[in-house]
Amino acid sequence: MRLVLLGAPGSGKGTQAARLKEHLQVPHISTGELLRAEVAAGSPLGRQAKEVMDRGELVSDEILLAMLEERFSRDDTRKGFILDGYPRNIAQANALDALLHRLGQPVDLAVQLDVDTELLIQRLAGRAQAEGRSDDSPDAVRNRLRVYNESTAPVVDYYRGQHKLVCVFGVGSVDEVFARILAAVEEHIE
Ligand code: B4P
Repeated sequence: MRLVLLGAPGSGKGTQAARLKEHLQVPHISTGELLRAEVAAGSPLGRQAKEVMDRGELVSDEILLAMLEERFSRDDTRKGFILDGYPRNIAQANALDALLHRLGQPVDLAVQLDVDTELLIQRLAGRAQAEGRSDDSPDAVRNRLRVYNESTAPVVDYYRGQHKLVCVFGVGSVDEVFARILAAVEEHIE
């Protein structure tokens, strides 16, 4: 199963991807996590990315694609994957299609988690308190939501156009949302 998880910041992509990874026994590839690992390692790329992430902007498409190509060069993605946080704009969606086409592993399904803006802001404020992630500050969150609406929302239509989109209501407990995702995925496979 090759899944892409779409949704605004705070919609639960990372949370649900961790669950799906256990259930489907395929790797979870989070571009946010890959970037945060570079930041934590203090690499030149990480230093460059941190500034952009803290402002709530998107890191450059070139950096992201290089990172993704490196990740997909590993054997474990052959049995499938859950991609979380990528693509975030149409250029990234095209780049992903080209990469996966070369690998002979096209996306099976894109799952969009639908959560209203007020709740997104509440969740991210909660995480800011609990984890202190520097891009969860109110200014960065405002910017991330703007970037999502301007650049990432069109990616939903991109997958709809390919007849690969399912929309899942992302409000409720983590277990409830997970059950909805599984039902949607199973319905699509049949
Ligand atoms: P990400 O790490 O992808 O951050 P995110 O959009 O906030 O999603 P995340 O997975 O962390 O949050 P989730 O919804 O699970 O990206 C961070 C930054 O990296 C971006 O802003 C950008 O700068 C850069 N970046 C990443 N990918 C990029 C790309 N492709 N191109 C360019 N730049 C890129 O969870 C949020 C909170 O909600 C959590 O606290 C969670 O506990 C809570 N929650 C989840 N589900 C819940 C539920 N059902 N009920 C209550 N709370 C819930």
